[in-house]
Amino acid sequence: MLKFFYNAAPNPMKVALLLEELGLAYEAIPVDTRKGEQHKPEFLAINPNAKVPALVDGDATVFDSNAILLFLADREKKFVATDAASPARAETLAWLMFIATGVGPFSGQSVHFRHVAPEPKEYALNRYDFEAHRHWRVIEQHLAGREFMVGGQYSIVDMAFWGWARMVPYVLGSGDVTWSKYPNVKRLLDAINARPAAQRAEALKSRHVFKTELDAEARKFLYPQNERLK
Ligand SMILES: N[C@@H](CCC(=O)N[C@@H](CS)C(=O)NCC(=O)O)C(=O)O
Repeated sequence: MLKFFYNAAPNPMKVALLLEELGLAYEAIPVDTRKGEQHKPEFLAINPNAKVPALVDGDATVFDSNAILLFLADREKKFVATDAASPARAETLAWLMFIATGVGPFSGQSVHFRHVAPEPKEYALNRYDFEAHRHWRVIEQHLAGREFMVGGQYSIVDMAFWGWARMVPYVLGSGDVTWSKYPNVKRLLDAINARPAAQRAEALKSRHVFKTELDAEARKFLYPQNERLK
């Protein structure tokens, strides 16, 4: 059976959505990053980058959320254009990489500097807030007049989008005001949220207890760079 190493953060949730959409049997294995489980040798053997998600499929091990989406969709030939030379495959790769290397990292840093970093942080917050908005505007403009991200149908690119789109008010920090700037992002988010698979993916985390406190121990595991400042 597939082994899915996860927590409830945006990148693992994309994969939870695809697993649920595909209806595959999988074992969800919690990795409590606030307790430092991502740094344990047994998990590093699966993902040397010490992050979730990761997937083990027999002898195949895959880490990085969008790589897992592509691996599973190709394996099942569902929710992806499989013809390597097709325009839809080209667009799929472009938007998956854009989300993996732009939307995700800049949204993540926007969260960090908005909600976690100590003062003074004006310069860093301004940079990441600006870049997070810029990336979401690219998605917003792309979705104008399009129902889905790629190829006119629901695909893994929409699932990669969904992981982070759920978090937009937290990422950009202005709640409903944010949504008025991103109506097409909200439209696609609502459409995916209405899918039973999305509701099952959201419910997954209730099967396990994850540490919620961001105490000194959790900060040490999540932000090890701060040890150098001591
Ligand atoms: N590029 C990776 C990023 C994974 C990532 O940053 N995962 C976060 C949760 S969304 C994590 O494991 N954080 C724990 C840590 O940084 O120690 C992916 O897309 O899977």
